[in-house]
Amino acid sequence: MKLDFNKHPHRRLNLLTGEWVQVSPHRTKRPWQGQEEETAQNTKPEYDPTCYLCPGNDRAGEAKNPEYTSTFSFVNDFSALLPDTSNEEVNDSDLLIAKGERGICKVICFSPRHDLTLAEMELPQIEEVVDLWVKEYKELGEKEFINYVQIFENRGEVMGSSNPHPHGQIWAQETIPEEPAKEMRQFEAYFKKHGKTLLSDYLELELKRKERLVVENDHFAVVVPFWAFWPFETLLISKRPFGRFTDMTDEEKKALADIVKKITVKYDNVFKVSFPYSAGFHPAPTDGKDHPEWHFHMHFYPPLLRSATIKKFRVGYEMLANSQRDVTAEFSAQWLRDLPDVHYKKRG
Ligand code: H2U
Ligand code: ZN
Repeated sequence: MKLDFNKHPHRRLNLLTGEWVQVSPHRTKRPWQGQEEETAQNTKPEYDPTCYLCPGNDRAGEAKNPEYTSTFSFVNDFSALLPDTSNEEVNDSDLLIAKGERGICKVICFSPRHDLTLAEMELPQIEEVVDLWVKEYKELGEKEFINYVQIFENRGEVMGSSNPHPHGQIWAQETIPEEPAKEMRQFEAYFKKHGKTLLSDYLELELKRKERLVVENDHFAVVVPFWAFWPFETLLISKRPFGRFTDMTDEEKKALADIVKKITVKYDNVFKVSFPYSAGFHPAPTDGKDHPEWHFHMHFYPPLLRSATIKKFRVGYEMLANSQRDVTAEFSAQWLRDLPDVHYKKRG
């Protein structure tokens, strides 16, 4: 029997991790409609005197925020990683293995406005966020003991975000953490075999086939990757193969702001709610090596499934056996692609 992606249960290989995902497209025969629930509309104030991140306010610790008017970053008051700590390696009988880890955690506020999100911010303001990402990547990455700079955002209460004020985090550390480390192994193997970055060949295919393409501009494209796990997972890929934030031209930085706006607007339009997600960049490590294999990209992992209130849980089979999804990547891509490019709040 010939494998039909739209009918037959199958497994797809995640090229970035080397892990397989189980796809069960036949299950979508059960009712699966994106209901648009009337969830509470935005009633957040532009300034919240009780918010830890608003300009001029006291934070949870001793610090007080300046009256910032654009972006603002600071060392996390409750940092998970610390710069001045042991980096000793421990091996007790080959059974108890550990290593001290040095690092720095920061919080970055995207805007002084408490009520906005990346999707609702204007392009020039998102460009300032991009500039801050570049600056932090450079400054943190230049430190001798920092070999990876993980920039990310947890959006929305479902993702465990502690505060609605538009913000992200940076965890910069000594070791290349597990997710980018898996990618590095895959990138290296592909580059060795083909002499090109894995994602330049993959993107070329996606731009030709178009079935998983969501949105693009001159320098970036967003696809639902063939191996997506989360229902609305996307992968943002640079068209030019480069690895570092600091490799971007001014034009590419502007294009990055533009594509981030485009995809986040689409997300908000799915259920006409501020779409929750965890998203983050995978730039090249800052370990002083060249990394010609590395290809700059960003992941969006939204948890929502069928409606603004139904979340996909990674439980049961997925915890014990394998990642699994029902709708195909192609189905989700078309859904996202067909949504308007204008934010629902601006459409009246
Ligand atoms: P999340 O919303 O993604 O959880 O991030 C908020 C971070 O902000 C969190 O890591 C930090 C928390 O430690 N924070 C401060 O550093 N100072 C504060 O006054 C409040 C929150
Ligand atoms: Zn990645």
